[in-house]
Amino acid sequence: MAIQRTFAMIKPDAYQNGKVGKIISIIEEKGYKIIHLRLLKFTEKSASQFYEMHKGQPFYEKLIRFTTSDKVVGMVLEKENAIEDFRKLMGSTDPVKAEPDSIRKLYGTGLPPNAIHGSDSSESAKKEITYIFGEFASIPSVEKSSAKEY
Ligand code: 3AN
Repeated sequence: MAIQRTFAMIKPDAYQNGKVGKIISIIEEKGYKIIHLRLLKFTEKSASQFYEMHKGQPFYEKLIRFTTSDKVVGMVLEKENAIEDFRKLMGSTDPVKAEPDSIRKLYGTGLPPNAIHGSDSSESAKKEITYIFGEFASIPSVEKSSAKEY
């Protein structure tokens, strides 16, 4: 299986509830390498750009209000099969239905406040990483790799 990068985001509910450290511990224990990390606050404009695919959904307005309600922690994570594995680690969208020991089961408090976001495909990962970090979407080749790129 190939090494991949995914975009992960600790959402405002988990930030407010003081679960950032606990969630990052799980992520590291599961073997993900944190390539980049940033604390940021979405504006209405940036949240609606980030979630543009959900425009028109009945929960869209609530999702934007929630996403802009406090800070989030954005991360670029790297691991073998990172995108699919991270979706499993997050658990189902609804924390009530999420699998035991998944991040959403442990720390999600409802919908939309389900603690964590993770890219659902390599296209989304590339788009989301580029949107939040401007770069870091692709894995540098061995020759090109340098401290500067991180
Ligand atoms: P996931 O994050 O599991 O890929 P999506 O992409 O369907 O789920 O939804 C994006 C976000 O929108 C979810 N993480 C959640 O915060 C919110 N959301 C999804 N479904 C609902 C719903 N039925 N009611 C309220 N919020 C929702």
